[in-house]
Amino acid sequence: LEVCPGQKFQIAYLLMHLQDAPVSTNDVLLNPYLASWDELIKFMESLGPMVGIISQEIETKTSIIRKLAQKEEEERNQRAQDSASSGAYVSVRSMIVSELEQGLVNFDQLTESGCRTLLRLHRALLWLQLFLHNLAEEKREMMARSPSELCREAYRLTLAEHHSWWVKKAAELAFVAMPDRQFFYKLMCVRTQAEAAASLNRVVKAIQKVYDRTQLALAEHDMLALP
Ligand code: 1Q0
Repeated sequence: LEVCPGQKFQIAYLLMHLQDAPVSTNDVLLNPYLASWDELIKFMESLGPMVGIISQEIETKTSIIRKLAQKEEEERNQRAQDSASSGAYVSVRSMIVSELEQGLVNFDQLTESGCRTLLRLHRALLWLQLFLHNLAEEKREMMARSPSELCREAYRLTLAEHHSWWVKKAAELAFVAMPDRQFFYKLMCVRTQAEAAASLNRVVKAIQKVYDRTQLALAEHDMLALP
């Protein structure tokens, strides 16, 4: 994918970060994972203040994980003897193992662990994947639907089941702010649905790989319902 001149959000960068995330056979690197979200924040920011709460929410979630990683690194540097050991927040699996060892994950009540925070981003990623998948669809019935409708449908089928009544209401307001198809074409520097589909499908595939690996890691540790 090529970089589009004059735009903050770059789908090429989003794809690059997503493709950088998978590591070894079953793990996901946290830095590129979070960098993907940084890129999505840029997209949200180009939509104006209506969706400000959403970009703020993503920002909050990514900073929680980054701060935990920073704290852990400082502590590790102080213990000179294992300064050579690699960080706990390098990957999804290293974070899970380390936070369990440290007793940071609470299965009964809300604590701001990296694991429960990652789970929130992870659930949102499923929404994004479904939305982009449907946006890529070239069949006439799908193309007749606006991005705003596709966004709402995808939300109701995925993320909404994890959200409170108030958050659902806020989400409904955000869908109204979703721009039309032409906006998305411009954003990706394409002119036709076929070109858009080609770009979007690459992103969807990249998300799929990251999502599936994260899902498996969380499921293996019984972490799909962390409060
Ligand atoms: C126009 C955009 C539509 C977005 C649809 C999703 C709506 C979600 C609405 C949410 C409001 C957020 C308020 C707080 C929610 C939290 O309660 C919740 C749970 O956390 P906690 O700590 O209370 O247990 N937080 C979350 O679920 C986190 C994730 C929230 C939203 C994620 C939205 C992701 C947006 C991505 C960018 C869209 C990109 C399109 C890319 C186009 C590429 C060509």
